[in-house]
Amino acid sequence: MARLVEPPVEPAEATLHFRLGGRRFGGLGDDHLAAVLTAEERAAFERDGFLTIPGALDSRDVERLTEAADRLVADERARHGLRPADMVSRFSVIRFDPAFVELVDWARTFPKVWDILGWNIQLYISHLVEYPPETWGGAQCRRPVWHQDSGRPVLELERPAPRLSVKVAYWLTDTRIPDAGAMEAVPGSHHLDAPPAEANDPGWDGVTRLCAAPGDATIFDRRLWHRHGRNLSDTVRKALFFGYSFRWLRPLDYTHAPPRLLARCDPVLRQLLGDGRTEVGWYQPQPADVPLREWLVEHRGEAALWKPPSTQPLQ
Ligand SMILES: O=C(O)CCC(=O)C(=O)O
Repeated sequence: MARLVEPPVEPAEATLHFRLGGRRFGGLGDDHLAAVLTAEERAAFERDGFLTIPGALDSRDVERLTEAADRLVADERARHGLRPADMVSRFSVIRFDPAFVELVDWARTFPKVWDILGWNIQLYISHLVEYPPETWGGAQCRRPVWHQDSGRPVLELERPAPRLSVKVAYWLTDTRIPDAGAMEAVPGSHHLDAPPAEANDPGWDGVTRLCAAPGDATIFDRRLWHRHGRNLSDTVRKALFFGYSFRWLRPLDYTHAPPRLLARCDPVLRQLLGDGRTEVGWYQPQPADVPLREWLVEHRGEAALWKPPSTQPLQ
């Protein structure tokens, strides 16, 4: 007999690829409060468009995340017929391993994100990039190209372009080794509409290589002109990029976070994974939509909340 009501179908993009077991995720605490953005960090971020956080991950974190990354990369290689020499770029990694979910509200980085973008935010991308040595002769997903982040907004926004989002890069391998794939950036270029003409000149000193130890993190403004560096070393470069944006933007790597995952997350993490409680709440957040705001008021006080650029009343 035909079913009168079809069972709800989980959208493909909401599939969870790991067992939840008894796990629960999320929870802000004192470690977060200890890592809020300092005045010096804010000044550096505003000036350069990026900020490096040494030791954002300790060696056990790096080990756990590297194992998770290696498992996911092996699956991706098998699924897409990629050779070890080929670059792997995988979005939406939070659906593939609990270790990645734990990074979303990471104590040593996330407080800096809320101090840069405020409380009306979400994760919009969780991205793994494995970049083997070019000498292995693999197909690179893309040649190093100077770019700003986010796709169409880069083209469609009127100028001057607003910040909209930031990314936190977690470096899992050592990019202090020369030419080991350290990301390159033009400090201060987040106010430019095009990369400086000299940026492709190898002799120009306006490019910074974000040389990082395993476990370091870099927060960068989406408008920063950046590109992945060449990897001419004999080591595979591994990095994770977690992007946060205002909640009124659509996420880039999911339409719905897996409902089974959301059910195991605390309210703030649910907010960060794109959940909302009211229909109007992406544009006009109600208290239930943005538990991060309530947590910050409770633990830091109303006066410490991020100040939006405008103070005009909302209608
Ligand atoms: O892989 C890199 O170093 C750069 C990544 C990047 O360009 C990005 O996440 O937008």
